Amino acid sequence: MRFSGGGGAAEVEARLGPLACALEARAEGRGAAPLPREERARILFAPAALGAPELELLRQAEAEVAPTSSGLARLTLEPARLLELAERFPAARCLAAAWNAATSPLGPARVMGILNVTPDSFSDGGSFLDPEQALAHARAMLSEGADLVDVGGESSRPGSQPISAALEIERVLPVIAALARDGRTAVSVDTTKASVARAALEAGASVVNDVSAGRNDPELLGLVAERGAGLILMHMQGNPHDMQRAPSYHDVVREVVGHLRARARAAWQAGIEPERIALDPGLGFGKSLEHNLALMRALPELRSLGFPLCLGASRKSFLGRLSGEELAQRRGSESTAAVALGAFLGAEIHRVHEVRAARAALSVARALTSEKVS
Ligand code: PMM
Repeated sequence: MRFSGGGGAAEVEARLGPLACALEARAEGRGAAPLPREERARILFAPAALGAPELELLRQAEAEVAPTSSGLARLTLEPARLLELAERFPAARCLAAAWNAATSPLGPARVMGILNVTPDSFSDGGSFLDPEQALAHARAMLSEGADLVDVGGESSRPGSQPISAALEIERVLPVIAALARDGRTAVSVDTTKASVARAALEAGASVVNDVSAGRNDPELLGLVAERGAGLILMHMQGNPHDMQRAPSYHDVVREVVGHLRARARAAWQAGIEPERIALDPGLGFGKSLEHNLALMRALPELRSLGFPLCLGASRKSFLGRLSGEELAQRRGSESTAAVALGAFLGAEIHRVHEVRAARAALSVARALTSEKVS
């Protein structure tokens, strides 16, 4: 679906905000897990917010509209028809937005377990190069409550060198395909290359986590749009090879907010539905300790861009700088503190090595913010 004229999330909200409130639209049956996209969309809404011409357009699209005991109406129709209607009138855009949000693999408060199938990632490099070991680790993270497993085949540690797409595919594909065969596991692929993303999506991944925010490969955004996948757009200054040499900003928060807004707009203009986009400030990617802390403090400001925020503080060296722990694998407590505080400040997708601890931290953050975390 494309919103005519493009724009940013704030513009969508400005245009749809009061209407969205009046419609009270939400997908029926939405729980912690995303709803399957293939099924007919079932959306509850306040019928008084729709006029006769709009109801007529829904009927022409072979939608069923039926009353429910709660006073809301239930709209049932083919998702493709709903997306067509969204092009035609604002209320249908609100209804489509509710459905997109409910089927998005980037729903609220998700724990994303990290699986680096690389020899050289900074904290788990070399541990999961063997597909059997990688798979066992992914399944362990799922049994601890991971909502998503983020599979990466190319290290982005400071100083790392790029590898070929063929090698990256060779590393990630067996694991993604085996997880897809397991059933309803949501998998994201951590890549900046469209060819790797394509292979991963064909093998069953549903999210692309791009640390270059679509800048490394001009085909990536279009591919994600075409496949209806979720997309994480991350901020990085420089590239992994040189990013930590001398990170420098005039105003780190303004620059990161501006960059992420521009990348979200590019994704949207490529045809990716806003509900399928998440943003990430990219902790440790061309950032000093002070930059990372400033960005964590500014999470509420980043959240105001209107997209879910993903945060990847897990085991990173800035946490070690704070606590004095030099060994990445022993930065579990620091990482858990970052999850709790990140959630408190508005992050919804937590990219972590230790899933059980992250879930526990989120249950505390949930109690304090009374936001739904499952
Ligand atoms: N960090 C790493 C790799 N991919 N993706 C997102 N969205 N956010 C991050 O912070 C991020 C990432 C590097 O960490 P790793 O070596 O532990 O995977």
